[in-house]
Amino acid sequence: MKKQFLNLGKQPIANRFIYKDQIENEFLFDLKVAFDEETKLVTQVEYVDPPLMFNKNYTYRGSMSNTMQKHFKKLSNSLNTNPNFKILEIGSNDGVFIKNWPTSQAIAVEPCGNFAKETQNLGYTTYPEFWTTKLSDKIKANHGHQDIIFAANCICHIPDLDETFKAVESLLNKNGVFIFEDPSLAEVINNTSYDQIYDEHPHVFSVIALDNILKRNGLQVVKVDNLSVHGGSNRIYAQKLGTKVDSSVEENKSYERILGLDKFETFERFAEKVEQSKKDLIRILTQCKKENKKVISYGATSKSTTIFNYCGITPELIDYITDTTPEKQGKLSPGTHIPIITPEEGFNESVDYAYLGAWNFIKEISKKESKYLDRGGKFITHVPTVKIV
Ligand code: JHZ
Repeated sequence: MKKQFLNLGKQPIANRFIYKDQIENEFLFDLKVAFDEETKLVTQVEYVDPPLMFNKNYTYRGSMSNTMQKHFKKLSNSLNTNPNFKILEIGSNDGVFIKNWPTSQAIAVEPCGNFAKETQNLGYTTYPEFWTTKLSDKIKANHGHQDIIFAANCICHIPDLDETFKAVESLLNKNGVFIFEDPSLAEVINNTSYDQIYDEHPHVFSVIALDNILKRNGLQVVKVDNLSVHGGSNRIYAQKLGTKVDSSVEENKSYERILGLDKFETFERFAEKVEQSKKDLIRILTQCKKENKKVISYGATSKSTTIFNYCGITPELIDYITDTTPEKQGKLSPGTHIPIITPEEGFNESVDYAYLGAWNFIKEISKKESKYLDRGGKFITHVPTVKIV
């Protein structure tokens, strides 16, 4: 049974950056978050229909940061040890992971038509569809069982996890491995990073919950890597039931039990911290404006859509957002309609404070913007607590 613990209010589609004339018809939904007593899954009360989010107009490009380019290259090099391995990627986006593999070895699945075309153009067989048991059967008939099924920041986007895992189990070789990365619930709780919750993230995973749901679908968690990317993620290795389990699984589960991720009360306390974080962020931004400082936002992220809409942050508090993604530039942020411009145009001498929408890339950004910091420019973040850095 799902028990609600957090209400993040009316929210738009997090990655649907819009033009002025689209404001009137903007889609809004109630973003409410719950804990499922049976599986221990943190999940939304009601899910947004996937085609509303993932379609030919999707704007998020995984390859927009050097950190992620390097991250996927390193992982591919470590996995690609046997040239006969067959690998399939679910949610291949703009090819940031798959491009590290030969086209003869790898298959892509990507429901966003614009990005499916990109991996097709790179030479990869690409299925422009959502991940379902029907698609998995079709791929099995066309290409046979797979040795590795990979997904990065994709599985937590899919409402029906039972269907997803059944589809993986039936396509995986007997000794095959399903590897997937998603934000870690432990990190979200530790950092009050409630902005990891938006329409595209119907669930935030603990290892405990994942193992429960995988097990009822013929799979189990066999190893966990804790990663620093995207504000703290877990890389889960799952195999068919009966396979040897690495000690990292129990280590992660017992840490999660210490944090109370298997108990509803933990999330009630988290909701109180979220409320406080909102108050603190509004206070800091209002103070900057009172002092006539210029405040912008760095990175038009999905995460900042949750923050801006939950906290009611409009162009009155943040003048504009800079972002390197061509598909976002010249548009308005979803819901609170802050203009997005190029960094060349907007990240200049006039900026006093930049709220880090892309706080997860703070290291990469601080290195890149060292001149800004040297001349006294400051960043504002809410992670792990609201502060000026
Ligand atoms: P970033 C997306 O979330 C959506 P978002 C998705 N649901 C998901 O799960 C995660 O990614 C993984 C820009 N940028 O990665 C590029 C700069 O402008 O935090 C991006 O638009 N300058 C699939 O949207 C944004 O910031 C820079 O120097 O929250 C970062 O988005 C850098 C490094 C980034 O994901």
